Amino acid sequence: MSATSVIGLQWGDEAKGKIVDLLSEQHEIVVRYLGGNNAGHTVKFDGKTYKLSLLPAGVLNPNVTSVITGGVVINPKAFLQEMASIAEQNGPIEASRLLISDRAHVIFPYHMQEEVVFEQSRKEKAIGTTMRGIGTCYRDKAGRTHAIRMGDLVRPEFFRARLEEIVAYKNKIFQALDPEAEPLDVDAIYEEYSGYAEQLKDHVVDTNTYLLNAVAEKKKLLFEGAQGSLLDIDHGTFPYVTSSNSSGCGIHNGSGVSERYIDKMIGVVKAYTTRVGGGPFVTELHDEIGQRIRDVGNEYGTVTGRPRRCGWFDAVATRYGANISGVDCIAVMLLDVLSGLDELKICEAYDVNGKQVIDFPSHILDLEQSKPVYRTIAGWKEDITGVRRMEDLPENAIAYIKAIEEIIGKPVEIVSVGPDREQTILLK
Ligand code: 2SA
Ligand code: MG
Repeated sequence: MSATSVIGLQWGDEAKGKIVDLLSEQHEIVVRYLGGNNAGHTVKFDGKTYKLSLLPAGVLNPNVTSVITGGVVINPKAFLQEMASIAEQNGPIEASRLLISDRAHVIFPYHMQEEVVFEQSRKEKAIGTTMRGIGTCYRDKAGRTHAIRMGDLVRPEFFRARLEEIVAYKNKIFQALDPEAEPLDVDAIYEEYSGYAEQLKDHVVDTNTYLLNAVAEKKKLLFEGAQGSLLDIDHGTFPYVTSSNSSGCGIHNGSGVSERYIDKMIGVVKAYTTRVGGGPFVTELHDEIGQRIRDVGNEYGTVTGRPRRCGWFDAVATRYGANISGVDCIAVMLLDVLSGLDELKICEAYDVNGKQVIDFPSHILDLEQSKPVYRTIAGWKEDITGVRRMEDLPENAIAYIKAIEEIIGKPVEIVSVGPDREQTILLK
């Protein structure tokens, strides 16, 4: 096998980082192709916990080259801080082992400021973003005229001219919104960002060419998804989505490498469902079971610390995520979190105004009207965190996995029963 991808099939936080970390041993290049420091991956091994946001999980493996492609948006300050903290835990990361695309767009302080204005204006309908300037940076990218890429940042004169033009425009907007607003200081921003450019310039390359050459040379590539398929800007629960293609659809546009070169696409799912931020969530639990899942699963945002909304496994949404992303198989994560519950429910259809549907509705109003239709499966009491083979799982846990497999229509090849690398059941 040469190229593999790992994609979240729900609303993010499916524990993709653990699968990427496990697979990185068998790969030479790990590629992050979308999103920014809104993502949060927690990886645990040898008793250490690593918190990653913008850096690919492959960075923890010294034999791997990590690539951040043009589909990613980069906050250089956050990036440098993250690099420093990982270097402190795991040793320095040489420039040749961490490549950043010159096409990646740069997040500036005004992106965060604009996001506050947009989010506050939506009041109770706020998207519930991570406030990292992700959506506003992608908005400037799509708008073209007010965007700066990493390749611009490392060309001082070009960067200065672009920044002057953009800051003059942004100041007009901020002043119109609030005449008292302190104008942005172009010199200060230039100074600060030139410093970041100096520290990052050795990492900045044309990653499209690098990756396409790597494909031609049959190097082993691993594509690491961020967020999840249902947060995809085009195919997710719009407008409660992130601003990039976070389903499998994002691999090609985010990295320049076509999916036709990927031999295996692995869809990662949690054994239940979570979402953080606003938007419809058909199987959400507002009762003590939801709270129990949150406590046992430690369901709090890695980036923002926000409590995640928790609910039963939504197979309607996840099946759609699996199909949109075109995955070959499934990894079921955090199965151990469900141990001890008397019974478990899997949502296998929605009731939309009296009509049962199994296809995920495309409009937010239909999703808001949808009621879950559940299949009930008996729970198990045993602690499964020490189990390493499928046949050693309690009968009901096997039945639960089989039900997921049947409804989604893809084989389950990995089951995770704890955060550590070791706590993994491989079925193939
Ligand atoms: P944004 O900031 O513009 O991308 O937010 C838009 C929506 O996308 C959701 N989103 C996420 N959902 C789950 N996990 C994410 N990463 C962090 C984590 C989140 C955190 O790993 O826990 O710490 O809060 C992530 N990033 C973006 C977001 O909640 C909005 O619904
Ligand atoms: Mg996360």
